[in-house]
Amino acid sequence: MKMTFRWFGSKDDSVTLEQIRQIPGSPGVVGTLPDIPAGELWPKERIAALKKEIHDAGLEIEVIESVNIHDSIKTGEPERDRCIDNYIATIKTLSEYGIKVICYNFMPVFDWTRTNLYKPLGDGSTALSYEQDEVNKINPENIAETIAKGAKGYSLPGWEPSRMGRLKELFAAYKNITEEALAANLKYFLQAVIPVCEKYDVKMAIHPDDPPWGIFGLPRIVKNAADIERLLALVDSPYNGLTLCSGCFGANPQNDIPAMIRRFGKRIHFAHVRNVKVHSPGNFNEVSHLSSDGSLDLYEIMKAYYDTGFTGYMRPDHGRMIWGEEGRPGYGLYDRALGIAYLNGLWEAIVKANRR
Ligand code: CS2
Ligand code: MN
Repeated sequence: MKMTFRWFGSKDDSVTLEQIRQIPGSPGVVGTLPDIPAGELWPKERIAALKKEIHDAGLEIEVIESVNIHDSIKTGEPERDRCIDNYIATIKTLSEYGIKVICYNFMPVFDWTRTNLYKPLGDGSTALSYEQDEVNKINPENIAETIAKGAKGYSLPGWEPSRMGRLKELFAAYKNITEEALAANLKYFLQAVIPVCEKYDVKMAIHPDDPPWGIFGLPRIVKNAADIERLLALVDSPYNGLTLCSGCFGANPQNDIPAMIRRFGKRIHFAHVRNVKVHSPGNFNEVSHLSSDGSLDLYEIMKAYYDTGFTGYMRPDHGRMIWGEEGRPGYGLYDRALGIAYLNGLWEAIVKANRR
């Protein structure tokens, strides 16, 4: 297991590389180029500069999260071939700079969605939360206007800015896209990129849909074990793999995370480990990583990774805002650093207990 920490780059992150360097174990960095719109080529100089900056700080980068997928690839429009060519060229360049895993998602229009970014948890901390009733009240096509009016809560750090001004157009494009059609379009994409990944030794790791159920009437195809089974079969290569996000799948209590890790172990290249507190179907909030704070058993999750011989990359995922920190919701320093220390502690104990 190789521990990592997500970083959005010096312009877009409140956390510095110097701070990451001081987290126990000096985790690897999971990087990105957040300003490059989906579908465009990642310039070599930008990748080189990102790697150099991270190296100069005494850290490694072997994982990218994310190289985003253009909507034409998801809807199967003709523009997809140009976008796929750019994706392939980007994979090749990333491999030249030592990147081993690319995390991506295949969610139509919206990346992860929450209804409150600052839910008070009662101890002075805040965390991201989701209430289905609140989502049901939103007219998604008006989200851009809601954001423009300054309404708090619906502009999410995960949402790609380049898509927010085009919501009406995007909803129209997805109107006739069923889950089957979306899966067929994912297959078309994977059939084009996976042979390149095999040649250049870069693994693709799809992130689940967050939350793991359909929202705003849009199709979603990475919600549970049955979906994973289908997507791994689309192209049956170890390079077509998963980011297993425990807190994301865990928002649906029917997803048994340790069982999913044991079942799909060999195809998991990137582990996002975090906890979540599920209150009732469709309603949850994020919590600290500690098992007793949420609905998931993090010991059982780490044990499942150990038992399957997991050698991939792992990171803590969204953290709470604690100790007065201000920053990107879900991506502050303190709670994620506590998360790493906890996950490393569980891992050390499991490794040593199994040596005896
Ligand atoms: C989220 C996502 O759970 C998570 O890690 O923060 O934004 C995730 O990074 C993307 O969906 C991956 O493409
Ligand atoms: Mn995640």
